[in-house]
Amino acid sequence: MGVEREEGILIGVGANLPLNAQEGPLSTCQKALQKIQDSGISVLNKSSWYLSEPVPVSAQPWYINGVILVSTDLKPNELLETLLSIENLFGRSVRERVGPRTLDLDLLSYGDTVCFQEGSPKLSLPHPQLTKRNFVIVPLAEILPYWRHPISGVAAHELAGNLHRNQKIVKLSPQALEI
Ligand code: PH2
Ligand code: MG
Ligand code: MG
Repeated sequence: MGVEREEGILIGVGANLPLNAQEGPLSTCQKALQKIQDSGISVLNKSSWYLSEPVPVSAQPWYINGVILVSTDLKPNELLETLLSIENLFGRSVRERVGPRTLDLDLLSYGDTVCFQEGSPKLSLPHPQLTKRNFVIVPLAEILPYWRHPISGVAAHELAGNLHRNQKIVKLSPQALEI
C-alpha cells in the first residue's frame, strides 16, 4: 500500500483591517481569491474562512485567515511577485512585520521545494512559520490532511492534532460567510 501524500502549491490568505468603510477583511480575502484566479493562477481548493487571534497576541483586530491550493506554471519567485502585486492592489503597505494589514498573501509551500533566499523579496520555502501558526495549520489540514512538510515529513493532520496553546481560531459559519 502506498503512503498517502498530498503535494501542491499552498498560499496563506490573511487580513485584519477593513479596506474601506464598506468592505471588511472577509470581503478583501474573497476578492483576493478572485484576483489570484484573474492572474491565471488556478485555485484548485480553498479552506473555510477562519477568525484567528493575532499571533503573537497583540492589540490588533482578530484576523480572517484561510489557505488555498493552487496550480500555476509560475516559478516560486514569479508567484511571489504576483502575490505581492495583488497585496498592493488591496492597499498593502510595508509596516511592522507582524502588524495589522488589509491583505497578506503568503507563499507557504511550493511542492517539495526547499529554499532560503535572502534579499528582496525574501523567500523561504516552506514558509518558516508554517508549523508555528494554528491559523495556517487548521485550514491546511482541512483541505489537505495528508500534505507532508517537505523537510520534517510531518503530515498536516498530525500538526492539527497538536495545536499551539493560546492561538485561538474559530471557523466562520456558512451563515457568517454570507454577510
Ligand atoms: N499574520 C501575521 C502576524 N500575525 N496572526 C493571525 N492570527 N493571522 C495572521 O494572518 C497573522 C497573524 C503576519 O503576517
Ligand atoms: Mg503573513
Ligand atoms: Mg506576508
